[in-house]
Amino acid sequence: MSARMTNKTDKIPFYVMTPIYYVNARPHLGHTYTTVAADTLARYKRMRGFDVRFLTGTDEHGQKIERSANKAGKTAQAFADEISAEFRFLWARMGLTNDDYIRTTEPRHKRGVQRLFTELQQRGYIYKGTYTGQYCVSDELYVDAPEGAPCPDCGRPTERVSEENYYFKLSEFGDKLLAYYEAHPDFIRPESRRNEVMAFVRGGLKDLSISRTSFNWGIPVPGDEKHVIYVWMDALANYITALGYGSDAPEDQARFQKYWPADVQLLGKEISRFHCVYWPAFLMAAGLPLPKSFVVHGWLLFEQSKMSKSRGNIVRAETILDVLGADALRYFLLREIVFGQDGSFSFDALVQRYNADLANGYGNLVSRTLTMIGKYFDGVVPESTGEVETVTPEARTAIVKVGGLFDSLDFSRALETIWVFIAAVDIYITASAPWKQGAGVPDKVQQQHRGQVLYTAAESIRIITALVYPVIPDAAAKVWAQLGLGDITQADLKDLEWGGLKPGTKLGTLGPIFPRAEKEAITRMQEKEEAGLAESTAAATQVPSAPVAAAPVVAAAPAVAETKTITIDDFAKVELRVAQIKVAERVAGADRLLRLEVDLGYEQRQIVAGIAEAYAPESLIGRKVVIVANLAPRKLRGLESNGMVVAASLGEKGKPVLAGFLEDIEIGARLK
Ligand code: ME8
Repeated sequence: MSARMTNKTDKIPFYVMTPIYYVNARPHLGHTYTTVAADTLARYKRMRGFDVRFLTGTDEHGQKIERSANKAGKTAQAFADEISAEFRFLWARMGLTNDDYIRTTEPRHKRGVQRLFTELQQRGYIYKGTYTGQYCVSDELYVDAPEGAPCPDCGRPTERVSEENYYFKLSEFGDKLLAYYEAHPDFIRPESRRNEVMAFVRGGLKDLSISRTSFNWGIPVPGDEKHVIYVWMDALANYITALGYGSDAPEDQARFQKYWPADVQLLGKEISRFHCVYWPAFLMAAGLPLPKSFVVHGWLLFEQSKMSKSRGNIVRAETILDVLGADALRYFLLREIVFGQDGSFSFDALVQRYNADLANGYGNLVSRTLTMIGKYFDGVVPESTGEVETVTPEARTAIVKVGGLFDSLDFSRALETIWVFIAAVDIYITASAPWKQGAGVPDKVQQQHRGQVLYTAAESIRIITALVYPVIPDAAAKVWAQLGLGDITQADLKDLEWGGLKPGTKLGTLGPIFPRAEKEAITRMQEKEEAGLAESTAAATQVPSAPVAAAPVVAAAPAVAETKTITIDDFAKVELRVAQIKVAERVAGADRLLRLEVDLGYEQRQIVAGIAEAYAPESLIGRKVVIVANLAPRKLRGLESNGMVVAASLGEKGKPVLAGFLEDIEIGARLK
């Protein structure tokens, strides 16, 4: 048993997950939306003392992925490896706190899916038959429609298939499902989705084909390997295989027992039928408990329609991370869109919210309060002479209300409530004008007044910061440290109460939290997005573009001898890291340049390096090199280069020789 499990035995388990995303294309904001919501809930539950397990991952089998891989000229596995890594890198870059990341091509998953299939077979829920009808490859869905008809779900053309298949007796579960929905009104939320699902089931359920024979990119049916298991059965099982279902190892069984049934399964509305009908039916048939709830959210719209790769109207999280940071994106997604309903994304709205709520709202409250404590109290939290009736009750209300709203995943109202409190504190500070010296008021009385105002403001900030921590964790961590409270990840935020901030606390180092965004931020994001889109349209499987490393760093000895010395702090500014070359190719029209894609472990990036005359591109694949990772991006021959490869420079011509290590070294390692 792991240390984590031993330490947490007294805590209540809480299991939350996102859908696992298809690897037919790189992640976009729609995927980020669900994953950020799950991360926020996971953080909130951890803060409340739960033993949280948060799962996400990628759905890698099926005809759709096989075709995308063929189109890209890659094997399905290589293709899935690349795109899955993109999702994983993005979540790591955003600091998401998933405890596990499942890929359906992993052996642990295959084992579990085959166990589930066998279980259903042994229990008499599977039989062999022939399916002749239409199939929608895009939705991986058997469609009840005449030949030539489009898919009733997505409108794309369907294909005629006639195959010997294994069938699951879904028709036996209609009444059982309806009885279950009736008895558990919170099983599917919101109610509108519950009603849709119930109407679908009332319309009658037909047996479901659960294997395919016309291609083989999938998990074979145990004992009949020419069949692969239907991709949705394969994918849905991830929620249990990730816990260890199908394994006989005691630690896997213990994990499964501990976290299953899941507490919250998050998903977008287009896949509610698979999750709320097929998945519970499979579980019922296998004799397993059903998840406690499905929370179905709406769509993120961009330019009036659902953001999706096939429509080509996507925005990438990376664009926003580069310009405004992860917290701005998280805040926007959860504040602007009522969870459950559709909502629109636009760069204008993003920047407007950022400036109004984060820069001018929360950020400004923190900076004005802490600056005044610096000025009037030498950076030490003052004593208060008592509670303030326009602020303290507001704080207590916010603590109670916000908790309930997070629990019901009503993120937008939770944030709205916190911002009402921020506004009340702002009004209080302005009305109390601690910066004014009242005529004839003795200094001591004046200081007492200031003390009360600034204590009240600082304590409010402490509470606000603890409340917003699940949504904007990076900013909250900074503010917590500025308040002199240390590392927020170590703080106990379970029972917030007014008065927790101790007078006499020395503030930490102050600094900006959310600098105001200029209008130009919008153009920058739009330009980045256009550049990114052009690239991904050309090759959906390319890793994200990153800057280029320019010509190699020259380590010529005489030059070093003549250089003035630098301090260790100067050197520390240079972020040297080990990276592995994944892609290397010549740059058309530039004899010296190679375009590289390198893996840093936590991200992939593009570097343009002047080493083409010394190294054949194919000789570099897999090689570990040292790069300057924090060099400002620059363009070389129209390609963005994000970093620089370090090399010695030999002879008059400066022939580059790449720096490397004799030992095998982990990628991402920093040189210092
Ligand atoms: O359906 N708005 O994968 P997928 C909101 N592999 N959410 C969005 C969105 C948008 N515009 N676009 C995507 C699959 N999402 C299957 C799931 S689970 C066993 C298998 C989010 O890559 C949302 O959560 O098409 C949606 O349900 C999911 O991504 C679909 O991702």
